[in-house]
Amino acid sequence: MFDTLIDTFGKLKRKILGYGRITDSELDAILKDIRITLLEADVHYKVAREFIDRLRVKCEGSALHKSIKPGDLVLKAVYEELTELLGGSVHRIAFATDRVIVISLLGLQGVGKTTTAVKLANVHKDKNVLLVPADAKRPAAYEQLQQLGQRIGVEVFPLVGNDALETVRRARTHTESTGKKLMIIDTAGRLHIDDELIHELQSIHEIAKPQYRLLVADGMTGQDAVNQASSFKEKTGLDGAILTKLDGDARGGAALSIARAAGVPLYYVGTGEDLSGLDVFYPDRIAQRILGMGDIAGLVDKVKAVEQEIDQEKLRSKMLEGDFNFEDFLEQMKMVRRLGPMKKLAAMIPGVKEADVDEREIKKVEAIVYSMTRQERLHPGIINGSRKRRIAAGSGTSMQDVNKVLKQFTVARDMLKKYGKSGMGKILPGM
Ligand SMILES: Nc1nc2c(ncn2[C@@H]2O[C@H](COP(=O)(O)OP(=O)(O)OP(=O)(O)O)[C@@H](O)[C@H]2O)c(=O)[nH]1
Ligand SMILES: [Mg+2]
Repeated sequence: MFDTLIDTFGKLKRKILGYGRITDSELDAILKDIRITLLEADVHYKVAREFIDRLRVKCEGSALHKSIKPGDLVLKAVYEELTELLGGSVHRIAFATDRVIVISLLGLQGVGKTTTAVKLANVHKDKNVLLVPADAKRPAAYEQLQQLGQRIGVEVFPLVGNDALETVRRARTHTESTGKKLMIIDTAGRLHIDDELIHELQSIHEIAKPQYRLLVADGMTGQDAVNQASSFKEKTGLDGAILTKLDGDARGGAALSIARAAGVPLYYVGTGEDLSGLDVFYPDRIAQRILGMGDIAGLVDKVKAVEQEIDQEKLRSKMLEGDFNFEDFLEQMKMVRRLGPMKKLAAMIPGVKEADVDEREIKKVEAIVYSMTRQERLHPGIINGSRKRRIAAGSGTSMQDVNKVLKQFTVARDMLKKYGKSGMGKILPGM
């Protein structure tokens, strides 16, 4: 899947990482290469242009830092934008234990609706699923579904008197009465989106009330698939899409454009004629695959670490200015908590024993700070008697506890300021 994209982006990536520094002209060249790559992959030109515009803003706005290479930053930006382009976060069917979820698969002729219906049923067999034939047009359609259903051991509702609507109506009642939790409707395809097809789909949806109207489109057809998504969305309503045949030599344009160009998120992709060839579409994983998995994961971690370092530096200078407040304190606590349990951390400081650290005491301080309003955290000076009473009640502590925290905070802040001014701030490790 996406072999061509992986290949071209691979070359591009090596070029980007090779730059020692990236000035405006290098960035222009990189963005131009990316644009060409996207267009060659049959991405809609408007989508490609928007992608480049967003990427440019992101690259120009990213904070440069001595310990990170500019190429790394650009590549990380490409990864994030690519993930967004592919739909951002993953879209999955939300099942329920107390009601039937209905999925209606629609799309043009031969795109893979029937195959996909069976693949979906196979993945979600545990939902006690029913497959429903709503294709009364093509004589062999019902038999096809029946045979495939039999292969995976899933019940296929019988076609009622060559009447798709009646079949769907009865199937709906059948799912309710047999405690099934998933019903998948396989609708008929047409060569074109015509009024008759739209009307039929609308009627089916009125009867079955599907929570998921999913377009099935052939991924090999590139922009045609995107256009189909736009048309169906307008005429029948759509909740998502499934692109099939991405195992072939599809250039990837449809997968890259459909979410943004048609506003239709991708739920699954079909990756083979075999009934196991269906993958949940994970935008971030696909972006990682396109850009080279190993590189991206490491890179994202590295940049995050540097960003934290920048935050720390800001915090340090605030402290030394005597400008430290309880909001900063919470921020600092969060950062420290990410590193591990407080006891273990404190024990790393020479002279402090693990047993000396009272985790409950720290929790108490946090509870007090969380009970303050944002204004109070930013300007501790405003905390008067009645505010203290409220904070104590809110955090389940006493006035005495609140006073103690405020006092300790003021002493610490003033000390930091004093020593900071005389240059001793530098000896405080990690603060
Ligand atoms: N390679 C590949 N072939 C697929 C995939 N999905 C479906 N096909 C093939 O595409 C052809 C058409 O699939 P169907 O499931 O019958 O398509 P349909 O949309 O139900 O067709 P109509 O009901 O006639 O509109 C079959 O030969 C499938 O095996 C896929 O993900 N990859
Ligand atoms: Mg079919």
